[in-house]
Amino acid sequence: MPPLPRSIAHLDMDAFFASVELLRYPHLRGQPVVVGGRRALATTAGQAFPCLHDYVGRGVITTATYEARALGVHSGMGLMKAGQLAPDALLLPADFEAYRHYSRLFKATVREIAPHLEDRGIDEIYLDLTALNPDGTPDGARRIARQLQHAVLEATGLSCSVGVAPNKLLAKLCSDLDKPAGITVVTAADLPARIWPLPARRINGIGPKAAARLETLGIASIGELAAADPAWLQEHFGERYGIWLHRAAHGDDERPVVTESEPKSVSRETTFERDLHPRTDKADLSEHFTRLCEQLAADLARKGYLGKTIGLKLRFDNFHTVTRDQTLATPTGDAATIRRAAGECARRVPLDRRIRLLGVRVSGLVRPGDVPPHATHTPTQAELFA
Ligand code: TTP
Ligand code: MG
Ligand code: MG
Repeated sequence: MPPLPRSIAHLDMDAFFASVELLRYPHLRGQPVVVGGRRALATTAGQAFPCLHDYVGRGVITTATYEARALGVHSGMGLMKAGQLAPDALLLPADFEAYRHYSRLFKATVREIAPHLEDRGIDEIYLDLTALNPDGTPDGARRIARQLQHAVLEATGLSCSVGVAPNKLLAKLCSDLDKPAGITVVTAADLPARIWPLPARRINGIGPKAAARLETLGIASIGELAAADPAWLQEHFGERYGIWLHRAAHGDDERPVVTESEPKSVSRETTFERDLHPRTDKADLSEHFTRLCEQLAADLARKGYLGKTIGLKLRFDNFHTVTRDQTLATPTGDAATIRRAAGECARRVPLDRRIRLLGVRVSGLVRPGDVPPHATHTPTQAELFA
């Protein structure tokens, strides 16, 4: 029997920074409000908040309320340009401390209900709801999504939107389809009717450049991308990104939801029964070394990781400990490759004493297929606001 489809959710807060500001200034609800610029502006006489038309400078909008978006302003737009579209919109300075506070609060609230949580930045998370929705029904998914929205609203006063789908790629796309305060659930069967009509740029990993390129090639919708010949896509976008585009359009994404308790590294070490001398016990040492690397490779495979940095640890008979590491060009899970890299590390250590302990570590862990190859890297909000 094929495995049951997963139930993966993406939860994203609605107009996050602006919504946090409205908690402070509830009387501004319903008005066009934008957040941007750190400096306090001079306010027009009698007004508590400056309007966009008063703004002079090079600041940009971090976000806007939905009322302001209706006037055509959006994240990333220059404040002066926004001032032409929405001159009466109120401009509030950003308060990152407050946003971080509410970010922690909503995540802690969600975690109580759905502990299998991946933090994706200041206002969004992925959740693996499979265990909470064992039958995988859309109704079950919708019920949990409503429960999450309700709990977040109770705890923070803020609204969020949730997408639930068989994987992260589709869940992320769905959380954005019915904002604000929306719930969108799709199954694989919904793909042609609900996903394929959408513009290709809705896929997270198809940035403005790739979208423009697709457009010049006559591909506007996700459906058109799905219908394109994968070999032809590879010709135009390179081997790896081409195939990634093809798979993405078919709603194909195996990436797991990675919780925070994920390891930073995987390692194995062994203390010898008797201290081994690098010269006289060379064969013995080499055998231990190889076995350790094989065990480590098996650990990595079991946990589903590859790693880029290979580290070696040696403790001598006088308990002096040294470590060396080497970073490879590409992540590996291969025992022989790990052994070779760790062996090269050993060559950088003066080996003139007996060895008591030998350890090998792999860090810089990635999940195979975790990032769309060659896709332009869009910084996550976590990176922007770290
Ligand atoms: P988003 O989730 O992209 O946007 P949002 O929460 O404001 O609105 P939506 O309802 O569409 O989700 O980003 C979260 C926060 O990150 C946003 O409130 C402000 C900040 N941000 C920036 O500072 N600059 C940007 O360009 C973007 C996109 C977001
Ligand atoms: Mg958001
Ligand atoms: Mg977001």
